[in-house]
Amino acid sequence: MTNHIVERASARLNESTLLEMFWGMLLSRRLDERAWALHRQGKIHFHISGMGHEAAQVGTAFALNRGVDYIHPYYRDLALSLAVGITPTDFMMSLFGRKDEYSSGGRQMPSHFSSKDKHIISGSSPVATQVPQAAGLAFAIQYRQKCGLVDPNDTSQPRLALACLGEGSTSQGEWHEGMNWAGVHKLPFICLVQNNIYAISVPLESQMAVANVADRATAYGVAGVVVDGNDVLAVYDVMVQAVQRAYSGGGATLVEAKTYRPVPHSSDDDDRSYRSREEVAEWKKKDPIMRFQNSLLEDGILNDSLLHDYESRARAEVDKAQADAEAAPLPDAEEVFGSVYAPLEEQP
Ligand SMILES: Cc1ncc(C[n+]2csc(CCOP(=O)(O)OP(=O)(O)O)c2C)c(N)n1
Ligand SMILES: [Mg+2]
Repeated sequence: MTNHIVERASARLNESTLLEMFWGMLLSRRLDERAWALHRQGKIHFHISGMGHEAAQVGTAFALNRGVDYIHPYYRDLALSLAVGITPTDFMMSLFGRKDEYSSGGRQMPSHFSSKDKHIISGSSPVATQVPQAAGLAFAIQYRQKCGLVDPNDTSQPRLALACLGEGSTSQGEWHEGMNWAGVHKLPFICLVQNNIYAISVPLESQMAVANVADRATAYGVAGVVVDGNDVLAVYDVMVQAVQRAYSGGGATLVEAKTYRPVPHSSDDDDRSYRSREEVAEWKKKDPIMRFQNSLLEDGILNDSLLHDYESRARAEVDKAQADAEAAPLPDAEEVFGSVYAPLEEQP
């Protein structure tokens, strides 16, 4: 019998990339914490958090051709969006609903990340609607390549579409339709399900009768993978394979990253009504940032002084983003009648 030793793609990441990944996770967490504080201070009206999901998102982002491949995030994707180029100030401008807010001039809800330049597609609030849209984008990518309009190896062109959502949202019809379409057409598509075992107050076992979302992949004829979503490098490894599959014409992948949200669903939720404090405390021991931090410290890639620098830098960036957003003007009252996605004259 031959033993095939498959090298992990993450083993080839150099120290500066590993630190960049860590920085992305840390900055996202510190911004997120500030958003909660701003809400509790009555300065912003709503926050929905990506805490606990940072490894799943950063591991994914670093496997993509960032800013070129299309991504269709969901509301928890702060770390993913930052890794693709949304700035802390962009995010703060959304929280404060400012006139020059990057995604919609302050009309869209916060955490509806979008950027035409960075190929982040604007989502609507009904969950899972992004899945058939992203599969449609993947179809367009494939079609343009088949017609010879673009070279499939041209790295300046989008070569795949990624859609993200939570496990509860896979109960929606749109998810099944998008996955089926991706399977039938062998699309360059990746679906990342961030499974945090709750859909607001509804636990996983009330949503599905199988152990893993990824078990359904076979039914659509796509590859399915379950990964520890609190391990950034494990996520990166499975995403590198999914990306290669998409780029090489091998079809779609359903990646299920098992994780947890250690905070309430949103600023308007009280999670004490549906889960115990002991359960939350247990999961916090698996915090993806602590985990990565400890492993980088152990490997001598990170040290206490560098960590201190990162913390100071994160604090300074968050402070500046908040100050810039607070100083920025609000939209004029009549702008409430404007469009969310594009000015009327730009719409087809
Ligand atoms: C079609 C639709 N139904 C209900 C809602 C209200 N809602 C918003 S988020 C959410 C929970 C989604 O849970 P999950 O997919 O597991 O994602 P998570 O928030 O846990 O990351 C619900 C029910 C919605 N936005 N859209
Ligand atoms: Mg969930």
